[in-house]
Amino acid sequence: MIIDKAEVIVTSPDRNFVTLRLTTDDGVVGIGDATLNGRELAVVAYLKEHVAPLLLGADASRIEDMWQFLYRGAYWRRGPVTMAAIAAVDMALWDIKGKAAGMPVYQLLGGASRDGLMAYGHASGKELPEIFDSIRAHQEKGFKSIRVQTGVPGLKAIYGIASQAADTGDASVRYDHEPARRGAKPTQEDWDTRAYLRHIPTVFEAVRNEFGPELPLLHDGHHRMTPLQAAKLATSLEPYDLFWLEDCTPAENQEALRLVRQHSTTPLAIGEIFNTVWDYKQIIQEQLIDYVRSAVTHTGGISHMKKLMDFAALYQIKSGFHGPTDVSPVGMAAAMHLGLAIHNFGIQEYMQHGERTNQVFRQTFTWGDGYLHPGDEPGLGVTLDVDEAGKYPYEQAYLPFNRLADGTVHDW
Ligand code: CS2
Ligand code: MG
Repeated sequence: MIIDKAEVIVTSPDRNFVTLRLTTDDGVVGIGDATLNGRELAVVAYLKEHVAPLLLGADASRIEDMWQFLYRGAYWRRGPVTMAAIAAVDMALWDIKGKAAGMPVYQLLGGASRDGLMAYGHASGKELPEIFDSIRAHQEKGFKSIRVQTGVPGLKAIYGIASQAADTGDASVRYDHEPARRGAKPTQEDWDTRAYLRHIPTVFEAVRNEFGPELPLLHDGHHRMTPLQAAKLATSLEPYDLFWLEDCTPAENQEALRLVRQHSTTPLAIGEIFNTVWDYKQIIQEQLIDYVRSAVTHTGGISHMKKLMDFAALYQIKSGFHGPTDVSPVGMAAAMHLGLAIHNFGIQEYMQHGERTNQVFRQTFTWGDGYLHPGDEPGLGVTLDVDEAGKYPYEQAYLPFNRLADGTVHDW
């Protein structure tokens, strides 16, 4: 099982995706997701210039050794570009190993620990009627857990609001929760934390009054609050019994979560912008979070995420893997295989890709009655249709950024 071909395939059906495709000397193909939203071409260069040439002639069966070689051999540690590149290699090698063994990857990770993966979808709206409609639309799609994002009075454009109705089933209508806007420059959105803090509790009170106390509800703070503001929000949401409050404050300063934890019992999820276990070490050891948010794609792949989740398990912390449209179907499949196997699974984000994307990436996972399952195809269960991918060339796209009323740049 010697790697004799390494291709980096960039395609942009509904949005940009970067895929590493490895082929062995006996014709086995493995693929890995290397998509880093808004910085895709940086990972393409890292893979093409510094990784792919080192893979040729390597033994595809030596996954852990390859991971350590790419991580330690680079000398420079960590970071989203490096860890996305390593993740893609790792996923592709697990895909190859599964195909060679004739087993789905979750079986290689210890087998299933559950029958399916509880998933949550993205409901949103500028105001309550639209939010209620969006929640109902997601319930009709089978979701039993739902994230709620809302507009804020006085703000024109804000993270998390679908810029058009949820998926209409018409492939020509782009399922537009995708935050990255195609164009040569990022778009500017506005922000006002005090207005947001005043408004969010009123939204969840209305949602609970409309949908009852049982429906698991999630909310994403998207890194925009100070620790004290996050503590205020988490406390104000306690009556509405959220499944989690996500990214309530930027957590590079891991001890910032101590302040939030001291004030509130609202469960906390952190980590979609992290990329190694080291980013989590303090917040896990001090039990400052309840859910690990990383995507397999951004955190060194299946091998590293398994180690991270085994460490988190010591502190009764569960998974809540990142699953937006900018994690490709390959990254989603990897998350599902890992989530099925680990004991400390919590919930899986499932934002649902567009029709064009599903034509490029042929998938065998199943979705029904609120649960996902990766399927039992050998490997990851995803095939990249290279010809279909070739129909959609890369288009520059950036995530938005925020400015406050006085013009100060703020976390988006
Ligand atoms: C969001 C993401 O899904 C989420 O929780 O935080 O949609 C995030 O905005 C995008 O992945 C950024 O590329
Ligand atoms: Mg998020």
